[in-house]
Amino acid sequence: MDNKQTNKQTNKSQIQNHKSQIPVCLTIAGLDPSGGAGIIADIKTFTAFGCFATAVVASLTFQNTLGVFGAVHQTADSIRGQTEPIIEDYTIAALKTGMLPTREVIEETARIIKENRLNNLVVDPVVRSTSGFDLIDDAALRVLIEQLFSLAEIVTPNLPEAERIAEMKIETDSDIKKAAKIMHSFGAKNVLIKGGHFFEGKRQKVKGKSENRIAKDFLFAGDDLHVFEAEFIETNATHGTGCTLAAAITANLALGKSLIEAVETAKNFVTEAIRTAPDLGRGHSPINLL
Ligand code: PXL
Repeated sequence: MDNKQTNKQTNKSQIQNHKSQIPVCLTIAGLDPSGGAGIIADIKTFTAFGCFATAVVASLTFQNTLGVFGAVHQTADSIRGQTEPIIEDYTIAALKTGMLPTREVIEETARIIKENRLNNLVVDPVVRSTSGFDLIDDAALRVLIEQLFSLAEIVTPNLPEAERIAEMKIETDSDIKKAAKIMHSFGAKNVLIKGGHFFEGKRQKVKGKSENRIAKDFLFAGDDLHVFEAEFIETNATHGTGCTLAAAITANLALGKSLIEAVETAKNFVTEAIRTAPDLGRGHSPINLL
């Protein structure tokens, strides 16, 4: 055997090893064709963590950094039609759901997850775009809570989403705890509430230097509370942060990390992505997922 052939064989077996080891992640979410949020953010995030990305479109939205101008939603048939060939062929290491706009889409997604016993599900209960466009109606949100929360490893609402789900105002640390309890009672095992403008135990916009401020996320893992703190970066570049955080948690669960490690790694990834955002468009710029 000459050297060339040996090298060739080594390379081939390395590639084969690599192939068998790459975890496959799936996202079932909305497509934001401007690339900031939804499926495109999820695919980039899965890829950034070395996972193989697969994606099912639940809604085709019309948007850019300035706003969401409309959407065409998928049907139960097209959700199943897209998903089945993927899960019959690949082993899905972890998956996330994002914008699931209608009762029909939510129910079919839940059925598929149950039938195929898909594990490591991250549910990002997407309610409204940063620009204020409703991405799900109230009736469908109640179905999402009923059908998907109990299947999830973790549910990742931001403050306005937590308020809509728990049907209460959140102003203080103790409100956050109360909202998490309500979400536990809806079947969510672990709940990550993304704090955003939440400082010194209160929801407030504190004026002054951004270095003095801390962005807090609250993870209620069963009965344990873990608070993740990061520098609060004053910026307009926030488009896709929620999708990216949930996708990064999904990727890290797929890689075999514990939930706490997965959340911590995901949070650091989002903070860096905001810090190095490319300043694209005339509205809320996408963040940097490279
Ligand atoms: O960030 C929420 C979100 C999720 N998914 C899609 C979106 C948005 C916000 O615009 O468009 C497809």
